[in-house]
Amino acid sequence: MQYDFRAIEQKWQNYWASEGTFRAPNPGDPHFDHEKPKYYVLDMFPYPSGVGLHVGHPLGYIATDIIARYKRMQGFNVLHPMGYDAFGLPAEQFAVEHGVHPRITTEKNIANMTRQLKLLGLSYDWDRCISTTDPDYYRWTQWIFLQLYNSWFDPSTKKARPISDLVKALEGSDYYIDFENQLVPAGNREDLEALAGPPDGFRKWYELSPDDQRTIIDGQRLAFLDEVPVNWCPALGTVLANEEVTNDGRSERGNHPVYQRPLKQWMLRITAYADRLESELDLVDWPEPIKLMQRNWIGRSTGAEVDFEIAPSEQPATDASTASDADLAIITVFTTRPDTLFGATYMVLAPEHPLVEEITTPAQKAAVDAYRTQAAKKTDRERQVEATTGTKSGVFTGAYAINPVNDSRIPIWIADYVMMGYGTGAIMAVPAHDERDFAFAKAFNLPIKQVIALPTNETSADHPTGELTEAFTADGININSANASISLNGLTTDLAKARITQWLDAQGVGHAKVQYKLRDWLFSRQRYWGEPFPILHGPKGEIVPVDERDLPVELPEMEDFRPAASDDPDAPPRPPLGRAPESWRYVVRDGVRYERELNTMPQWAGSCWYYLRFLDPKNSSRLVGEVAEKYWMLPRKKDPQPREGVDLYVGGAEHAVLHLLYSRFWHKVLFDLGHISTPEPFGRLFNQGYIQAFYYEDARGTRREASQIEERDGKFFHQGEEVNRLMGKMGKSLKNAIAPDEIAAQYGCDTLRLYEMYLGPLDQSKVWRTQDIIGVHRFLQRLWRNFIDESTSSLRVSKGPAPPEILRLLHKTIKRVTDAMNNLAFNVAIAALIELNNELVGKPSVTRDVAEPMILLLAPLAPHIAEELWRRLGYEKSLAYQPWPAYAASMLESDEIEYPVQISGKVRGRIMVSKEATDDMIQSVTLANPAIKPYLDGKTIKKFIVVKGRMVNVVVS
Ligand code: ANZ
Repeated sequence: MQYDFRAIEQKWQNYWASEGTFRAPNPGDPHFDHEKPKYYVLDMFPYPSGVGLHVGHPLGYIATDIIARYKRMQGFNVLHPMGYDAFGLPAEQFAVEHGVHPRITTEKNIANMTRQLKLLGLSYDWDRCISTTDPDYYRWTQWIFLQLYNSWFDPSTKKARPISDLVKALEGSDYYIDFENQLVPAGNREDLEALAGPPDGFRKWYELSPDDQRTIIDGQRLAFLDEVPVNWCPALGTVLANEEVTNDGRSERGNHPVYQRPLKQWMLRITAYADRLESELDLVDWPEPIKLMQRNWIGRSTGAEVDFEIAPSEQPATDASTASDADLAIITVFTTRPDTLFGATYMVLAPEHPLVEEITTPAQKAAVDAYRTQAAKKTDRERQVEATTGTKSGVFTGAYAINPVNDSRIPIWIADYVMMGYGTGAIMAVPAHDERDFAFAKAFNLPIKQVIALPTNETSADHPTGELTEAFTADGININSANASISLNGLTTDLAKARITQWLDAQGVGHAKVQYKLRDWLFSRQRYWGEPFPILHGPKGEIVPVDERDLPVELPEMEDFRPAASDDPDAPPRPPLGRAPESWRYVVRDGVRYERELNTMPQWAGSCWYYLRFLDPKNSSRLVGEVAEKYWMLPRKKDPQPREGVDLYVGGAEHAVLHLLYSRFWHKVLFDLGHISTPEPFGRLFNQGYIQAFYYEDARGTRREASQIEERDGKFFHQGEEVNRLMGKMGKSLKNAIAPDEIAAQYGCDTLRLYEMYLGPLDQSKVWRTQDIIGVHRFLQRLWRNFIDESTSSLRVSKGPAPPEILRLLHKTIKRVTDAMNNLAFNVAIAALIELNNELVGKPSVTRDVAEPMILLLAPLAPHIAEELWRRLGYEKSLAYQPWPAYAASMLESDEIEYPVQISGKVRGRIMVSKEATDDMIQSVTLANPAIKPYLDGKTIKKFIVVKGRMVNVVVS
């Protein structure tokens, strides 16, 4: 009988399903084994799209499946779940376009994708499958939102705490409230009272009206309503995140215009966690590039805030009641280079800065207003792009400020290269040392004053202190930086920064400051297909959270769930839930009619915590039970490398910042509040590469379906028209997707699994070539023939023992495959098995002592054929929990030996040679080694010494 992969794969997939082979019991469940260590291996769960999977998607899923199977055989309790991230814009738009309810579309897509995943023989515990759209799931997403709403971030402990603690502290007068409604800790109370009572404008809690008290509490919550400038896309009828807007200010999806406008939205205070999100990256084993992306996204900058007084207007006051100096406004700037303060020759405010109106002189008013209107039309993203590409624009306000270090009057401008959302929305401009300020000063003829130079021993004709031709942005030594009470001259940049910050502090005009790029998370969407907020709005604008017992707030049934799209940028947002039946929209409590929040949560919400629900998916009283959470998330003390959280999380690098940052944030809040026991969710992260494939474009750049291309004489044609062949990431947009279904039907999924893994290292992108699949398919056919006599269908396995050279090769293979598994180097594991298999071809039979371990080594990679052969070897039970083969170190003896190569006393590389090699042979291998060659090129070899069995020593001159 030939290798009948269709029958074999069907048979084993049915067996695994009916036996529940991959069901992972929780502590307390029947069959749970306390003795075993745990291993939680997780895929980034997919969005169930209408077109289903292509062969690029399973790359990561096959890898995690191999690991899950390998770890089971190593004696771990393995948790390997799968689910669907099913809310979101695409599901809703697909539904809108096809006129079907999103729930129906989503269910259909999930069913199709589950079928595709099962086709690949992936060993998920399907009993734990969840979808973010299940009311039983989003009930807990809403519950987490309530936790956020009911908490505040205590800066003294750097932790989230129940808001009720804050109320108690306020009632106990532990805080003053300053004039900006900020809390001033009571620790400072004595200082304040030593100054004969708190400063004007500081209030005590009991002095506030209930409304003011509520405003203050609401202003501290981790979930809060705020009027913020948002990216409003009228055509889609929704607000978009910055990442969903292109560089030229249009929506990523659909390419519609996007406008910046203020809108009242739910926000999550992720900025409170900026510090911990950055520093606690040290707790996790993640690829360095991803950590770096998170650090850049959080964007910690250290510097100073400096206060500039606004200069009194130039005309002498004619009226005795003119404001005194003390009443003049102050502009606070954030700078990372306080050492350049003596070189600040003008200031710039963001056009939206609240002081602009106040300081603009009548003569400049018209120009300033016109500029502000213009700037309001641009999105932040457009402004940032312009700021770095050089088009500089701005307007003088007519007002001046006083530079606190030298009392010089410097003009105040507005310009859109300064963003309101960063720092204080105002800068001191130092054109000599900042590129953007330099370009601006040149464009508007503003003074440029150099205050940093190269150290004198490096000064040269290249860096004269005469006129600068470009900004000198490097660190150096201060010049021209002294007043009567401080001199920075001669100090290096780091010292000068420290010294001036101290001075500013002492003068009461500045202080050290840490600033983050990270913004609070805009959490409202004007969509239907998302989690409703568990929030009610009262008739007086009061906000009342839905009682936990009343969760979930289910999405109402609606016929028309389309967003209210419009061409008019000023049209008010009308979320689809505004059209929900009144019975849903209004809730009466104690005779008061409340309206439900009509926005929904963004797609990121559901994916923030799904890995926790997998631990205990059916729990109806908690988001995750305590015992299950501790068992799967905490390492055991005796683990060799204890690491908290998911043991291995595999997914695409495109989720580096959003999903991975948002879920770390939620996790930390839940951790602070005592609901879970680890500070980080994902102990180890791995990013798989992409599958690439050829795609085709005609002369007009229109992409053509890759499956319809004909090749003739090295040229490519689509319906007769010649097209160009290019290479890119497989997917719908390049029209080069290949469905796994076709491949599995033609060659079997064991072949598909092997092919995807054999393409190259997991973290790299690689090119798909369907015609190459036959290679790994032949390997499985040959393997089958080594074990099964195709003419008689009988086993070709004999008792043994195997000849010593085969046994040696087997043990070498066990070591290679084991090492490769530990390093996720599955291509190496497959190569080792191919080698062993080739050795067996043509032998009269395979001995059992080789056959059994070989099948077990193959099992994680090609599980169906391995199960079939295992059964034919006489075993009743699945091999899924068979112990992983061990190798004997004594069997690894090889006839090769490794020599370290020293060149003039330093080890520069290593060579492998046969134990019998002569000195001449060793010399020629050494000279040809690519790692060593560069050290010898152009050198004369004076001595070449071989210390037999130990090392090679080369002396060169
Ligand atoms: C004076 C100065 C002199 C600056 C100098 C730089 C070099 P990062 O590292 O990104 O934090 N800045 C501050 N707030 C801004 C805003 N809202 N919009 C645009 N630019 C802003 O950069 C901080 C620096 O960016 C600050 O330091 C400020 O310019 C500018 F030789 O202040 B600097």
